[in-house]
Amino acid sequence: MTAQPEVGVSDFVLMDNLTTDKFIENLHLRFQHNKIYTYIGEVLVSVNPYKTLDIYGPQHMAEYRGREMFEVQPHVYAVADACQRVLRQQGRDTCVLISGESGAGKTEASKFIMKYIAANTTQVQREYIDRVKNVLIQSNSILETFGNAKTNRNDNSSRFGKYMDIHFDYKGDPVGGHISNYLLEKSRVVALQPGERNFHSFYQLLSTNNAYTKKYALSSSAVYKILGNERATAQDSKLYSVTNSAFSALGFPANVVDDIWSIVAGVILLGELTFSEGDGEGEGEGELSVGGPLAACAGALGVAGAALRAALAGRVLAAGGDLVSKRHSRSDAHYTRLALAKAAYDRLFTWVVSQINKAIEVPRDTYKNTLIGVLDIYGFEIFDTNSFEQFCINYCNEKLQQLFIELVLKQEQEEYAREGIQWTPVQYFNNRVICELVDAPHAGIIAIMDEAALNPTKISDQQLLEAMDKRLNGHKHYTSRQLAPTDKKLKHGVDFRITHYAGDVTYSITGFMDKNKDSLWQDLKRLLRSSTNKSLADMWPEGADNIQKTSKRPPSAATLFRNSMSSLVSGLQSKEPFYVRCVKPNPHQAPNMWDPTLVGHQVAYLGLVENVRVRRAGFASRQRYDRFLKRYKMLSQYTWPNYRGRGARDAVLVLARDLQLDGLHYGHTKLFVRSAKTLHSLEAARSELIPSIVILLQKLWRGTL
Ligand code: AD9
Ligand code: MG
Repeated sequence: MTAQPEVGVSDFVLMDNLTTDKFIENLHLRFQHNKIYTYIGEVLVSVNPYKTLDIYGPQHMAEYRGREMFEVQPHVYAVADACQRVLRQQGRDTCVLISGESGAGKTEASKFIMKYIAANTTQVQREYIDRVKNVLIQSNSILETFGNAKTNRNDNSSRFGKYMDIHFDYKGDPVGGHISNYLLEKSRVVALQPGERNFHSFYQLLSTNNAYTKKYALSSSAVYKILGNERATAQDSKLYSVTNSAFSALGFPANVVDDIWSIVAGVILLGELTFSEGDGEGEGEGELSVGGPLAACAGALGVAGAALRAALAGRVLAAGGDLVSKRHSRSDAHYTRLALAKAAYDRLFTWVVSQINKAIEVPRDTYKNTLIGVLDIYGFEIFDTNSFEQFCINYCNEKLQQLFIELVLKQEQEEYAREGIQWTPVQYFNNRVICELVDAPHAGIIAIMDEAALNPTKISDQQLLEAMDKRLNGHKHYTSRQLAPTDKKLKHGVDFRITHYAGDVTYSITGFMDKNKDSLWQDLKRLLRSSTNKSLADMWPEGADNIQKTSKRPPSAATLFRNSMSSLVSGLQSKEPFYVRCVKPNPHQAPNMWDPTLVGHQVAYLGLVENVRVRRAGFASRQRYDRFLKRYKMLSQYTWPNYRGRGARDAVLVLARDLQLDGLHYGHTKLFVRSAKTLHSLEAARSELIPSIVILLQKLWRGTL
């Protein structure tokens, strides 16, 4: 490998007297030279270049194979390689936690990691492994089609959380995987911010003349309400084929693919339906008539037009053992239609993920109990108006930050204990208090929301906010307009604020009750269960329940989310974690542009400088004795070319004495170096010596010595 010139400092741990400004300066300097990766010890900081860099090809992969992280230039491949090495050599499960805000490069990083892992296989069973690799990578295309959308922050923004386990066999080759998806932003199906698009799938379907557009009379040039002002592009049409090839690579049967695209068409057409009062007698009593493409919509959803109309225009209730029908008002019907569109798309997404899982899962006994998990979850979001979705997303980021704090500290402490090293713990902000503000049983915001949802009388959003104010008054991380009337940032009566670890976020309580209850009339579930579209019917198992059966209320959306976060976190806790902290250089998705304020904000809330501090408060570096010796043995006559005594630990002791190094602590298996200066001087001496050693070796080879 050709040695590349160092730009700035490639590991922040080696920087003395580090300040936030110096941190940003170093990141910037490296960014200007296309060095987008920098380490904090084993944590990788990655800056989105917003341009294609020639650093991901097979020859680059080869450079990282089997190399220690500090031996080569920082790279996301080095993290992937380290993961795979821990897995192969120690038989331990590992995971990569990727964080950063929207557009910072999380999904791209997760794909590079998968690509590296997939490429790094042994030669045996080539064909089988190639299939697995292909399938793992293709599954991303499908996930992005159905779960990504263009937002004002990212043209290909993931609107769901993704955690993917990759399973390995005894030889350490990937054999299969499993994807968990979290909370799709389903409100996007029916409501778009200006300048944003709905999920890619809708535009892909409309981008070509295909069997579905023909069958359901859809046209690429028509304007559809749920798609906003956006039209399908040439790129969408290209991706439509990519999605379909991915379906076929994953073995989705043709009829299932038909079902999937028909549901997408059905959701677009639901958006076109209108309601008007019919010819009934008194006001409000008239039958609602449904306008728009009812027949096509019903056809796409595999139900009868009359049944769809009935389910949107009214509902049947079980009251005291009798069935009573109740007509919807126009606005109720409108609301019902949108709820149906959101629910159908949301179930479709989760169902597609479950089908991908069927294609990539391998029976438990065929893989060794080791895996690499890759977590790519929505970044922290602060919008002008923040709602229930941002509340959940930001809570998720709190949980992951908490995991980061606990694992980083825990790991350090455990390592010191294991190695018999004295250490004074470093204090830094523990965001547990914010997690508990949201999720504490009986006392947190989720518990208060659920109580309100269970109340037999209908509780309004405003009443929910009052209940929160009463219970959370005085909490250091919570306030609201009511509690702080003079606070200018809380402009509206519906505002409340959480002081997150990443900054203040003002939420609007409007819609919280509804979004948390997340209920859909039983009639609609029954309707979809009866669909001739077999896949759609399969997505609604509870539609088969008898209407008079008093079924328990399903858990609220926030509770489900909290539960899935807690099982995610406990799963991650048992694995050896690696971190990729992604940073967005500017808000314009532009290459070569650096916004110091934006970067500064991210560096602050990702706690990067604190991370360096914790890492250094203990020791600037720790290395296994044999590794240390291999790297620096040339610096002493007693260890070069070989140490005559026994054992790497002894050799390092001799080397350190000869070089008069101080600040070294000798653990059982590792050497701990207190100061970065010591490492600097060792590195400098090494670089100075290398050319003369090379000349020496060349002379030896040529026989001129
Ligand atoms: V979000 O929270 O899902 O909205 P991400 O996932 O953090 O966000 P993403 O990985 O989608 O961001 O990156 C955004 C865009 O930046 C990509 O579509 C690429 O165009 C660009 N990008 C990101 N990383 C790289 C890279 N390593 N090289 C080149 C990149 N371009
Ligand atoms: Mg993403």
